[in-house]
Amino acid sequence: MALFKDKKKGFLSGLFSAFSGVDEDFLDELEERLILADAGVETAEAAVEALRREKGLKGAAVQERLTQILTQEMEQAGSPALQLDTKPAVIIMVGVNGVGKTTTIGKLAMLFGGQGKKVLLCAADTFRAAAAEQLGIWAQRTGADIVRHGEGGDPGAVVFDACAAAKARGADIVIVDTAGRLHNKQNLMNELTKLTKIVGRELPGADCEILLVLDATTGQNGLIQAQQFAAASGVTGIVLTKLDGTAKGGVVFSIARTLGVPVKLVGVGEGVEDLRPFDAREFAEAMLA
Ligand SMILES: Nc1nc2c(ncn2[C@@H]2O[C@H](COP(=O)(O)OP(=O)(O)O)[C@@H](O)[C@H]2O)c(=O)[nH]1
Ligand SMILES: [Mg+2]
Repeated sequence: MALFKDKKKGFLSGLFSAFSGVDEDFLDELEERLILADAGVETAEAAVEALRREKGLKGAAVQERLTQILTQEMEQAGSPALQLDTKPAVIIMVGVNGVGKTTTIGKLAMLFGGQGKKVLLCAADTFRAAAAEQLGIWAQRTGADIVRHGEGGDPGAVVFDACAAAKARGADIVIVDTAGRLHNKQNLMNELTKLTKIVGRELPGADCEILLVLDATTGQNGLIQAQQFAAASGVTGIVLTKLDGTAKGGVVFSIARTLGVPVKLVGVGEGVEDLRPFDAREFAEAMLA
């Protein structure tokens, strides 16, 4: 599993070789490492409490039990599977500037294109001309179609056109890029309500994932901001980017607990292949490896 790149070890690696089994020293070390890795105090305490009940566990059994506990922590927010069963299905990507929305769209276009799906990109970030250009480059690289308007245009109008184009051209997946200026809850909700209404009207019954993109390197700070709108705005999943740039992957736990929305995808680099479906069990194993 290449979640922790460049042979970087998981933040709990080596924990087991230093201790012979579950005792108070082990639990202290575990709690500290989880907190240092941005897992949050609540998760750290919950994991330690669950293990404290199993004193006497030794060796491989400790690792297996801890893997289970951490997996459950991550799974509490729901299934990580993308629900995109209709034709077309829609993904709307939201999040503040610089977190990796457009890059993730490029990676998804590559992934779905590789599965033989017809992908249509929608440049609803009309705030800067450069944003549509960046998306255009991804369309070229991945062979996806793109619908774009001029700078300063109405994002709703671009989404409307993309829906019409998706029907006319038989697209399988429409991926909508949005502006990163939606930094407050009200703006984001207004925009999302508007865009999802248009999708609902133009593509009735279509599956629609609203993915909130978070930068893992911002750790707990990014979370506080995300917490403001995740639950209220109908976000269906989290994309956690730049996991390769931090040794603090523990933020995944905080997301499950504080946002109550499942992590669905993780970004592990700038390259087009550097996107992974999120698998809690695999992630827990990588942390402990
Ligand atoms: N290391 C790393 N960089 C990433 C990842 N995802 C995006 N980036 C970089 O983050 C920067 C901002 O990305 P962009 O997609 O333009 O963000 P946007 O403003 O949300 O659309 C770019 O330099 C990307 O290459 C990732 O998973 N890992
Ligand atoms: Mg962008």
